[in-house]
Amino acid sequence: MGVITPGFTGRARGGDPRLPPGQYLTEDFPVLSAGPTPRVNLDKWEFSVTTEKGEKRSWSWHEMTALPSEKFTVDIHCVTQWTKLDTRWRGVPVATLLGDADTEADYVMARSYGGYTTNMPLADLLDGQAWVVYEYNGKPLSPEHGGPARLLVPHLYFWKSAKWVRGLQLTTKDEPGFWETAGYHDYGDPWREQRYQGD
Ligand SMILES: Nc1nc2c(c(=O)[nH]1)N[C@H]1C(S)=C(S)[C@@H](COP(=O)(O)O)O[C@H]1N2
Ligand SMILES: [Mo]
Repeated sequence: MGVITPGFTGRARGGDPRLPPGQYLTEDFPVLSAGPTPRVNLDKWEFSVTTEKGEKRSWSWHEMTALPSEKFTVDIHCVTQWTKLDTRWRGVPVATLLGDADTEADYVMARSYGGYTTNMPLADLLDGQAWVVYEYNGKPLSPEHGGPARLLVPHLYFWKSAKWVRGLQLTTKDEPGFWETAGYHDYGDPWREQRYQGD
């Protein structure tokens, strides 16, 4: 029986419940890059985690792709208002990479080949919420979408998913990255529509 609870309006009434406020659905996969696409030779590629004390752990391409990986399907939400449902990826959970790091840090700055940066709380990268991905739709991640590997943090706006990621720097103090410095929200929760500072 379709009983309507008085006062319940729901979110996006009549729309897709998987669509956050102010977003529209797209079938394509737009490319958004603030600069040129860096080309990184896999022989030279390296990913590192650096703690606030400067201790560094790094992985070569061979080592990264030899780690246990997960295949998963998630929705992604760009601050320019497109949402793409059911995107399929494969990658290494960030928790695996942080595993034995000796840290008291609460924040992370993701750093990319090409110089892009983006910040987030460390807790948002744990518990199955974030991956370093290297396959999209069953194929190697293309350079324009961040290949060889990108960070994927699908519960935050897509600018937090650093393409061409080369490392995570753990910090005790929250510092703004590229878009956050330019006025975008420090945290960027699409469900709370945290697009810009002050939202
Ligand atoms: N290194 C890097 N990562 C980046 C960006 C960028 O310009 N450089 N743009 C961000 C933004 S604003 C978005 S919406 C997504 C776009 O990813 P896509 O091009 O695969 O759609 O990447 C994010 N990660
Ligand atoms: Mo974006």
